[in-house]
Amino acid sequence: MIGSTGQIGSELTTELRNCYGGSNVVAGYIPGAEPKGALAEGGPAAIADVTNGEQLTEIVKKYDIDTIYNLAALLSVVAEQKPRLAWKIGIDGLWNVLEVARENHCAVFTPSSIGSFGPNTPHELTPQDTIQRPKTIYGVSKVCTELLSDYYFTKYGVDTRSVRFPGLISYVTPPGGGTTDYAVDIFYSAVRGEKFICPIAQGTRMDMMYMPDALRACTELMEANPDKLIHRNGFNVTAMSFPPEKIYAEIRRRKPDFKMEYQVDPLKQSIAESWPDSLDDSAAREEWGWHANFGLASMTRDMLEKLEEKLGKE
Ligand code: AKB
Repeated sequence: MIGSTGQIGSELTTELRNCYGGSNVVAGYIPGAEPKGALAEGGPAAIADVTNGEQLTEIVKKYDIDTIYNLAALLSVVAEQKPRLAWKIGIDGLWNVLEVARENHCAVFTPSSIGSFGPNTPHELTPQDTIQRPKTIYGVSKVCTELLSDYYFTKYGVDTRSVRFPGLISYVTPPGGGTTDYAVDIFYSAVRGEKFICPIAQGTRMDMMYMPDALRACTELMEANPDKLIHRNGFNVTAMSFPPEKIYAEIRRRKPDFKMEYQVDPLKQSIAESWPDSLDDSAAREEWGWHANFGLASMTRDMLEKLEEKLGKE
C-alpha cells in the first residue's frame, strides 16, 4: 500500500505493481487526488489519509496489507510555508502508520531525505552516521521520522526501513515544492525551448537521483535480508552530485541554444547550502547491495528523450 501523497507515490505504485502484481498493491490517495488512467485501472485504490488512523486500519484489514509505503509528506520549501501541516502529515501521520503497522504486523517504508542534515553536518562525502541538526521543519520532521521508525523497530520489532533520498529527477512526477526541483524544471525549459531561470546559485552542489534508481532503492531495501542490516532508518543513497552549471552544460551538449540565467531564491539557496555537497552511501552498498544505474550523462539523455516524447503528445 502507498501513503496518500508524496513526491513519488504514483510512480512507486506502478513499480510495485510491476513487481508484485496489480491486485496486490493498493494505491492510497487523499480526496481530490484520485488515481487516474493506468493507475486507476491497474489495481485497487482506497482513500488513505495518514492523519486518520482508523481509516488506515480498515484498509490494512480489508486488503490484508503486509507492507506500508508511507510517502505522505510536504517537501522542504512548502513545509517552510506550512510548518504545522508539515508536522501533522509527517510526524502525527507517521505515528498512525507505525501504530497500525505494530497492531497488524506490517513492514513500513517511510523515506527520509538529505534534508535531515544541516549546516553543521560534514558536507563532503557526508557519512551515514553523523551530525543531524537541520534548521528547516522538513529536516526536523525527517530526523524525527528516522528516530521514531528506529524506535518502533527496537521497542516493538516493527520492520521499519528507509533511505535518505537526494533530489529525485523524473519525467513523470512534476516538481512539488522542493529545494532540488530546479533539476527537474530545467529539463522542462530545455524541451520547451525557453530560457531557464535558476533559483540556486552557481557552485551549489546537491545529491540527485534519476527516478528509476529511486524506485529500485525502495523495493530492493524492503526485499533485503534483515540479518544483514546494521542500519535501518535511513540509509544514505546517491547517484550523482552537481551544481546548476554542470547540469546546464550537460543539457547544452544536446541543446546548444539552451540558455540559463541565475535569479537566486534566498529561501531555496539557504536550504541548499545547509544540505550535503555529496553523500557517502557505502553503508547502503555494503548492507543491501545498493548501486545507482544512472549518472548525469545517462540521466540527461533519457530525461530529454522521454520529456520530448511526453510534451510532444500534450
Ligand atoms: C526537497 O528538495 O525538498 C526534496 C528532498 C531532497 O527531500 N526533493
